[in-house]
Amino acid sequence: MKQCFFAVDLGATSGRTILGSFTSNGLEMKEVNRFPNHLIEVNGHFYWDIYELYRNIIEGLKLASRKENVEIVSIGIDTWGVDFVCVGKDGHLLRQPYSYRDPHTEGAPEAFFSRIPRKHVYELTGIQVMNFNSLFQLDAMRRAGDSALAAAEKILFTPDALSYLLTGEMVTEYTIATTAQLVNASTRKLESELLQAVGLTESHFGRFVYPGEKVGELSAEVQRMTGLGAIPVIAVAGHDTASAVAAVPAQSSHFAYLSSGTWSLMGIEADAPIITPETEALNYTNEGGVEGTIRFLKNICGMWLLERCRLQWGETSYPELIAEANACEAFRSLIYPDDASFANPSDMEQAIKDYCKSTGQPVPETRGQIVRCIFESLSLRYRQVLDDLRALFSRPIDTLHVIGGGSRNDLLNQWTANAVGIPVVAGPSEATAIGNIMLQAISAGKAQDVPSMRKLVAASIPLKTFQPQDDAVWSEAYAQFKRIVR
Ligand code: LFR
Repeated sequence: MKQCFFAVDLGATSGRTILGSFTSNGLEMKEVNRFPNHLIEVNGHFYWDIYELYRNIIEGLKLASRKENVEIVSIGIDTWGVDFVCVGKDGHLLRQPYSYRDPHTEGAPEAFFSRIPRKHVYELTGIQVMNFNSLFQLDAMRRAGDSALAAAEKILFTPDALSYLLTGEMVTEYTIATTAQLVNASTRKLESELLQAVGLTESHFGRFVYPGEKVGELSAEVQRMTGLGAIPVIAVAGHDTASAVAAVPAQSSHFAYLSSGTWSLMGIEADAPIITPETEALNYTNEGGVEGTIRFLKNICGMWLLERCRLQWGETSYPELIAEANACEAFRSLIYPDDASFANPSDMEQAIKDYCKSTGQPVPETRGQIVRCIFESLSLRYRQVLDDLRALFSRPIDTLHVIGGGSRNDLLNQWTANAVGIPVVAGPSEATAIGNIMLQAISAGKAQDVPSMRKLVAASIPLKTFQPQDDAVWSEAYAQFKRIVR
């Protein structure tokens, strides 16, 4: 029997389950099922369908249980961050969870800071201020008299909620709780002052666990549905970005990473939080990583820009769009990817055109021009963030590791290398699932620690290196980018 780890990896636009095992050739990964994830708009609000995600996980487990010669050692779940479900005193979920793209958090940080100063909140948590942080979602719900929150006995973040549906056990996993902005960066525990400010106490959360700890075992009901036994569910790094960063195939500590998916998360791995007036002013975050590390990073609006356009364009393949972009004029128009107008527009293509028009640039007309504008602008924004990282962190940075689905895009990898001026090492594209499996393997005693696993990933997954080119052209483009940023 082949011993396998079952990883559930859920992103904002799609989810997948994967079986991972260790062979003499290193890490072997096999996708079991893949499914879309949608924002569901009802009466002016945006929700996730947590039951549909659960159903797809059950489907994946059923398929895995029917595979010959496969023994599932454990299960781990990672998802996007900040969203949560409320659970009532009878253990039932209290309506579908809000999506972090819901407009109910507009202005929520400012409202919160009128009671507790921004500086104090940042000093406690080290977390970048973004409207959708769970702290502000909870406060917005509290102010609105939200019925689910009012009746909540427990609050469970998405990966913990899904583990609960599988096992009946409630935990609060550390990495997902840090990105919520509810954890004290020094004590690495829930911060009661912040909980109190949103009307909660620690008793509203499940048992606090760190990556690698066991949540529980598949419930009798799930065992019956899937044909599996009492398999343990492990709290991996429940935040997808934490799982992805664990799988960066770095060989030295002189690297930055770019976890490229719906978001582009760009940062470095630090041993301790970096909380200074400068990091606060530039709004950099200190999220909890595996084995005590800190993910010091910045959220950059990533493939969301293109994913949203693609929804409007119908069936288009990435290679087709990339080829169209490559054939267009360079640096015709640029956008600032993190402009608020791109957060959740009803028409992304129009939002990009409007941005170009209002900044006095040629308006992109063709699909290729739009895609080129997105890729060039992202590359230049990466340069800007890398410059910040260098200024905020003393360790040299000589390689940029691009991981996640976006690392399959050779054109963007090359432009990123050109913009940042250091080599880009691309891959693995399934970093998040790999990180998830790594933590399960460590928990099962089948792997030693993250550094040894990183070596194994580097040895078993093919990586591509992109050397910077056309320095003068990209320096000029960067100056152009800085002029248009409004
Ligand atoms: C990436 C990610 C980011 C988080 C964003 C919203 O999938 O988890 O780290 O800031 O989604 O939750």
